[in-house]
Amino acid sequence: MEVKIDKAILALVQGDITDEETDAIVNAANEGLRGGAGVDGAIHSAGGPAIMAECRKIGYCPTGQAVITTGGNLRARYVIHTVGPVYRGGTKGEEALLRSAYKESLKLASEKGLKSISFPAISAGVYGYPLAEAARVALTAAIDYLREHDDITMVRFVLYNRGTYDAFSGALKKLIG
Ligand code: AR6
Repeated sequence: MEVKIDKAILALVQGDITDEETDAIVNAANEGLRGGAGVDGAIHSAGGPAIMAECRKIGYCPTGQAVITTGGNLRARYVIHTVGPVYRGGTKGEEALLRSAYKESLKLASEKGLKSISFPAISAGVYGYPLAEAARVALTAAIDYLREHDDITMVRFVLYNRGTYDAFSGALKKLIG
């Protein structure tokens, strides 16, 4: 599914984010940038050790913030590592932190002069964020950013399985009416 937000394209696809050819892909990392399971593990194993070498130098990324490294052996030139919140019932500022993770990633891409970026469903795996809510927050953050900035021309959400794709497409249909 694909929609236009001003001059930019917002696309939802089902697939593996390590295959993406956008300027950057986003990793759902942890604060210690130590690597892990899920999309984090997939990105480090496909991208090779150069990514972890830069993560070690950076050392830390607070929840809701983002840092950037090489894309190593990936097709994407850069990996933007962001840290979504662990979901603890929804009353611990999770929504603002998740929104911030997307916004800070987009800001970093803009600062680097990048035009295209791919996101996974941040916090929607190990970190336990309810899928429909995670989708609404993610899409709202991207749409708001694209309406306020005109440098990024393509935002892709690369959803790993059918259930995640359906949650995002359901949320997008509601948001754009
Ligand atoms: N491409 C796209 N999406 C993927 C891929 C892939 N190759 N693999 C998994 N997903 P998660 P989180 C989806 O758990 O919830 C790690 O250990 C997955 O189906 O990767 O933010 C980190 O080190 C889900 O929809 O990230 C952190 O400690 C989404 O990616 C912690 O997990 C996010 O799931 C972060 O947890």
